[in-house]
Amino acid sequence: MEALLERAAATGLEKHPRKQNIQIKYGTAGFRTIADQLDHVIYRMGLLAVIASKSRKATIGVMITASHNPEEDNGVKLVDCRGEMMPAIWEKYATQLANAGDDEIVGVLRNILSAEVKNPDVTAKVIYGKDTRPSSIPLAQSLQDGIVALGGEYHDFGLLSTPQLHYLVVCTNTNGAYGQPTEEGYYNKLSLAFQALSKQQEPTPCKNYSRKLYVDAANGVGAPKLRSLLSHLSDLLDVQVFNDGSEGRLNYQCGADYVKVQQKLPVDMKVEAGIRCASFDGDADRIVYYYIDQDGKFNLLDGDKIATLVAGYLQELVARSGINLKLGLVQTAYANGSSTEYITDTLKVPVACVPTGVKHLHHKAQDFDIGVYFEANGHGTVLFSDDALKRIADSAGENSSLTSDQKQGVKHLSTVIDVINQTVGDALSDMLLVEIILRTRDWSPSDWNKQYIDLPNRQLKVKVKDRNVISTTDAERKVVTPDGLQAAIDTIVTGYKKGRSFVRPSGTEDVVRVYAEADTQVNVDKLAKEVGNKVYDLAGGIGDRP
Ligand code: NG1
Ligand code: ZN
Repeated sequence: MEALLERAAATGLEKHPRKQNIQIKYGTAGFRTIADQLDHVIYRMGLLAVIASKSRKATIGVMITASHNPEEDNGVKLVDCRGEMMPAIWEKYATQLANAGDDEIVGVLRNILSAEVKNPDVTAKVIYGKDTRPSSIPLAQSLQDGIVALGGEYHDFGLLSTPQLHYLVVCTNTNGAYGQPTEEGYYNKLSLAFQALSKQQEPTPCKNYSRKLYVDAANGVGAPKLRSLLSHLSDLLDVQVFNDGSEGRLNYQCGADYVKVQQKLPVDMKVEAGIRCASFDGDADRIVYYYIDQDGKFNLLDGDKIATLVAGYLQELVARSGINLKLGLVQTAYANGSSTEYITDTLKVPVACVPTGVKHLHHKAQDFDIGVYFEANGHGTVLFSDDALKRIADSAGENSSLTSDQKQGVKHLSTVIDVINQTVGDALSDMLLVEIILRTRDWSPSDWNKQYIDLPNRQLKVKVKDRNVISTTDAERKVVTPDGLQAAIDTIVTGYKKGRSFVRPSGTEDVVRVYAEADTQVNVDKLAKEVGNKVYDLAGGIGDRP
């Protein structure tokens, strides 16, 4: 191993040196910054992935993407052997390794090895994929150089959506039990389940649901992947793809983040009233829906609306199947207050609130037999516990004691599981899930929208000298430092009907995020601005005021 460590350091120094003394931190979504600063970081993540694989004695995944960030950015994220984010200690290792001097690499690697790896002779296996950013091509080569330098084996899957990589990691490590570990296997699994559900639910001709769907692919990897998926769906969906990367820039005035935050249509999408539309983000792990109503008004159906749609549907299936399964929903502070009220009072499903970041949601969702989790921005999925899967499979097996309606419920429930990518939020899989539910319910987008009315809301970004001066508690709903900021926010909020606001440092951008909701759009815009200015004053604002 020592010789390999020396070789890793030598290759790093020669081909992927750390050119500038810039500190970088492995955050909620891995490393993410201007692509020009990432070459040595990604080389070193190749090294770390090899060590992680030796530690787990399993295949590790690496994804090169910066998701919804601008095209000039890029990023890298390690996927642990069960498809999840790496535990916090590995985030620390990643940060240490990325910031080490070229001559310090051997020492850092040696420490991680001695802390985490019992048998360094285990063969390391790493699989990886990348998004459509031009910078992803050389960065994938740097990653490969890192894996090879430490003697690891690799499989380059080329262009992938982030959730496809998570799927592939889980399939590889479960010897195919979760699905075939190929991109084709992914499409087959999802599309076969979708087709089976469509057949099982064969509704009387739909009056309100239409197969027609417009998808804005953010000029990202979602466009080719969606087209591949559609080729497996015969004509069950009639999808028109916009922002497919043939002309526009990645995430520029399009994509899920733009549509959610700006609350308007993406560019270059001509939409007639009532047509169901959806936007993916740059690596296709988020999806939001929307439509223009008869009055020409834009209506957003975000992650909260998707979560409530999915939870309501699964709850009905569980009740129908007669299996005693505990269903719960996990949100963050960004969830619209109306959605939380609707879930609690109307659906009567328990809700948990956790800090921002997929790993927190994913983790909490594991507390339930069926855990639905979604961020308001459209990232989410459904987790079925092993015990729930077993009980559903058992019920499907011994059908005799069930009524025919229960049998139907069990059949739908066991099929819907395969439409869902449980490994992580997935725009393609979530799209199929939403479509099947809307079709079953025979709902138009406005039927879906009117289940509850969102409170007007607004998000702002405030630039400050050091965003880490802001610390929070209570799932980020309250500020602890700087002194006086929470009291000031409380005072401001009391002046607004249905007012709510919180602030937190972003984990992916150098900004403080302000969220607000209130009874009207005019009021909420005012509230967000007032709170934003307080942050500017008390937390060291720089540049333009909000
Ligand atoms: P930050 O930048 O920490 O707010 C954003 C999203 C998260 C999550 C991560 C990872 C919002 C408000 N925040 O995090 O939900 O998706 O990016 O991509 O949408
Ligand atoms: Zn993403």
